[in-house]
Amino acid sequence: MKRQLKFAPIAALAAGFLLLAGCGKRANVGSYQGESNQIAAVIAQRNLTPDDVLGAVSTYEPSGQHDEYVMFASGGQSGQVLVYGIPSMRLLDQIPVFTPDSMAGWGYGGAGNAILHNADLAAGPTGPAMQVRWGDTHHPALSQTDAKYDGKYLFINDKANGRIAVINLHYFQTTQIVKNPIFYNDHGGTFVTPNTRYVIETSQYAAPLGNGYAPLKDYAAAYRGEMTFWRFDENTGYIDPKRSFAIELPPYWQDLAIAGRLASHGWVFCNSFNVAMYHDDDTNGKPSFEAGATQRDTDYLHIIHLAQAEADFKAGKFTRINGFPVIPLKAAIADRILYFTPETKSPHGVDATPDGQYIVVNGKLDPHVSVYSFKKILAAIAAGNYRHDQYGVPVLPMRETIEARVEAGLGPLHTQFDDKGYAYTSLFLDSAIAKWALGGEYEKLHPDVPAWSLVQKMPVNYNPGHLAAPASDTSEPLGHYLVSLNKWSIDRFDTVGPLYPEDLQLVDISGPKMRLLSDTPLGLGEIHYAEIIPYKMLNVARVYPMGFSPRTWQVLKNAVQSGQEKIVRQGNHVTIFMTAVRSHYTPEVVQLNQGDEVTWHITNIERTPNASHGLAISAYNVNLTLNPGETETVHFLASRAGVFSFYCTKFCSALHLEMAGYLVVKPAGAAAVAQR
Ligand code: CUK
Ligand code: CUA
Repeated sequence: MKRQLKFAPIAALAAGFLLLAGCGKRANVGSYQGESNQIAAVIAQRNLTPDDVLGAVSTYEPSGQHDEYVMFASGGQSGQVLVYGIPSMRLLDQIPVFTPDSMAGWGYGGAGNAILHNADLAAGPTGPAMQVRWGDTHHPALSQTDAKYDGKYLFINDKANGRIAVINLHYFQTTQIVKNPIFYNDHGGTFVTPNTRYVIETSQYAAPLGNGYAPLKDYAAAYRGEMTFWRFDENTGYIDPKRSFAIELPPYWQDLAIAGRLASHGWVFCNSFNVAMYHDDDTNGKPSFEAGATQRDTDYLHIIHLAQAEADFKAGKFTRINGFPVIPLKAAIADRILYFTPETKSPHGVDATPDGQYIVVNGKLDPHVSVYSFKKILAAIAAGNYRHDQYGVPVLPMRETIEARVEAGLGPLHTQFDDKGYAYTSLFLDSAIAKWALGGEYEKLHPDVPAWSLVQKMPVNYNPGHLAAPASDTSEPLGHYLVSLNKWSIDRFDTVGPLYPEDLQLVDISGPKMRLLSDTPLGLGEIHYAEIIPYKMLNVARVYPMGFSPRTWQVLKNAVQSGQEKIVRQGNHVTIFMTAVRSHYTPEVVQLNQGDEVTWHITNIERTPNASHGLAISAYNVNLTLNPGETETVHFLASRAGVFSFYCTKFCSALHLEMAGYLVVKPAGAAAVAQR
């Protein structure tokens, strides 16, 4: 075991620490003379190895010191986005997206309700409307300008319910959720094109397009996959569904996708599995999907010419399904929008090198990562030496499209890139990360290391899914750190019941060898993918402009201001105009009659950063969080009579407990409340 340390290394460590400390801006050698023995004692007492100490001092952020990077991570089944500081791996924020969140007051009466409602299932010919109040977030994508992060927006998909959300990174707030009109689930999303013109969302489990019914026996004829291109409008900050469209795909189960950049700008790549189109109605004892879907030797890498698809869409070459434009499969083939090339069966992630020249397919069941050359793909298309799949899609021969196969290890899932010409692939089955050298132009960056060769394998704990490295999904990756998003934690932390946390392991990739720095448990949800950006590339607001509404995303001219508070009754409709400021509401007493229709406006009129207030109303399921400048509006029916408190849920000042009021609802039949 590694936990054996003799005295000599401790002393050396402490001495080294002392020397190191001498270089720091916060201290000099002299200031550590007294502490070096103490440091050595702590190291000995806690049984730390030199690697442990190095990891600790590399990641520790002294009180008040900020992290260099932030990581936006999917929150998996939580339906949210998690924000971490790197290298400290401190959890900084949970941005509510698909799931109500009580700290942010999201989904309990305010703006979140309207945004969540917009993405519910609408009533239609196949069934009634359905509220959906959770999500399974997988792939966050930061907005890009010229294939580089611009720090403005973040997108995230909901695999379970086929939805896409837009988060504005000036306020770290979800502004929009769109429901895919033709599909119930997704997985290959979100990925953005190099100027965030489109946000890509791809279906996963084939089904009839348009959410209709077809029996499983009609699978090949009636079931389909699709890729949706949501048009993002940079001027408004919203997805414009009217300028969005989809492409019909064969009923293979499409998996991860990636937009080309630079060399492959205008193209999109997508993996698939179950090209066997295995399906069974469970009546004849056929094998499970896990056996049936993997019976072919190869699946197909989808190669999609987005630029041509967009031209077809603009030329009106589409049909409408549920009103949404869809380029039919036949048209996609005829207009040379869609090609396939074989990939070893059941791959998982597909990633593009920073220059867009190589498409890396991670084998999952194959110990190799397969590297396709975009140049070769174009040549194969031009050569026309292809056969067709059963739907007529051209299949480019693999020998013409592949550049290299790198034996990485067991269970390659996802690949990230650094700034030195190396790639990092997670090995789910090996519980390891493989570092390997890129070829082509990248060889210049590491002349002594052969192209397409394995450089190092480092164990992680355990079963990594995605990896995340700063700006890996752009033309200018930054290297420095890699986070391994591990699915299993087994023995890494104190057991906290049968549901185990994930383990996020931070790895230093700045040197020739990967070095493990820290472990961080996550018990809020399962992170799938994450993207990391230098904090200085963000432009984050500290307060809202006065009267800002997160519902309309505008400053409301009629937001309640100080001195204009009132309660107005018109018949049985009561409108409350309220302000909140340390440490009181105005007005503090609201008197209603049972059965009144209530519209409750409230503005936090603070200008001081951090001076947030809450508004919780007992028994009425209202819970708002009002940040400085924010205005919200809640509607409800005063259906329950009684005396209810409302109070501020944020300990905002010494007199926070006094920041409260009464909502008095007189029972129907009693004398009505006089107009105020
Ligand atoms: S997926 Cu989860 S580990 Cu949704 Cu990108 Cu691979
Ligand atoms: Cu406002 Cu407590």
